Amino acid sequence: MKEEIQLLLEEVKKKTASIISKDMIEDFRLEYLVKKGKITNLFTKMRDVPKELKKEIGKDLNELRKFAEESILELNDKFELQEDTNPGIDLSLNGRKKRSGSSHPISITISKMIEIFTEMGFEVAEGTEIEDSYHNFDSLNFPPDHPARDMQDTFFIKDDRDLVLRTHTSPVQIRVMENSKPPIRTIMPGRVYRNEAIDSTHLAEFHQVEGLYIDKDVNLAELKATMITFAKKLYGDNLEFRFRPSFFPFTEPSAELDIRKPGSDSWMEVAGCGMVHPKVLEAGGINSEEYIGYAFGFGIERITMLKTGIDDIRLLYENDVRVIGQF
Ligand code: FA5
Repeated sequence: MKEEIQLLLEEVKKKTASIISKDMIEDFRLEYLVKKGKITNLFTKMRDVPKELKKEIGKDLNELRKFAEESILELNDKFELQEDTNPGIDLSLNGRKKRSGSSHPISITISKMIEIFTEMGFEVAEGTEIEDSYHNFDSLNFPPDHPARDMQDTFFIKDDRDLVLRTHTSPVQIRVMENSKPPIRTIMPGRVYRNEAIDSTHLAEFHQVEGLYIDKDVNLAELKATMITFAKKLYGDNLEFRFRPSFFPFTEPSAELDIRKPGSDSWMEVAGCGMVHPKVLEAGGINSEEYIGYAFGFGIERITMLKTGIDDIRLLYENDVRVIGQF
């Protein structure tokens, strides 16, 4: 047996030295190391070895197997390296000029908003861009024929009128309520879609960051303070704010937040907000007698316009590097 092991080791050494391709490594493995392979066969013969020799022979056999296995690893490395340095590539040529890239202004705003709101104690959640109309409308207290649905006309998924491209991030409020227990402090960034006439402040595909705060003792003043604190952290103190009364079926009372940059004569509407309607809390499985909440939804493109001074929303998506390269 000792001799047999020695002979096989010689054979294995010769074989491994002659391997010149990855296929040959696999052939080698199949010949020696699989269940019926030559090395494995010797292991089955161990049961016939006299007891007093078992230790010594076992050691030789293990060394043989180890040698074969390590040879495979080394050969694999060798051929992978060769593939990487394919002779078709001239390694002496100069490298490509270093590319310098940066995040898109919308991505920068989303990251910044997440940073500010998480500092303020909010968690982050995401929903899905294809929503069912229950979460996008019904659960948010949009009655089936209410004109508020028309204001958020959207793209229905063909042949299935129950699925829509979400018109706002508010359906994620319901999903968060369904999946967690109050107190809830969550922001929900994401892309939304509307069948919208496009102009300098409107797109048919844009982004929002939703916010939801639910606890036993929450009030409108806190909602306003949260939104203004956020805006000041983003833009600095030098800003004017205006909360305008508004209507959303899912908040009561409701408002819109406008911001004006000093020196500018026009206000920019940046968010809708309000105290969460009791029906919405109930739809999310939360007892509206016990809990109260506020919610807001910022338009990220508008926030970015104010931050960058870009005065036409469409410029954000033309991907002209002369524009976006400035940020
Ligand atoms: C909503 O979408 C509500 N879901 C916001 C909300 C959330 C209210 C929670 C109450 C509680 P509205 O349609 O006003 O509301 O949109 C909110 C913000 O999204 C707007 O202030 C604006 O900044 C941005 N926005 C709306 N429509 C467009 C559009 N077509 N293009 C770009 N930004 C838009």
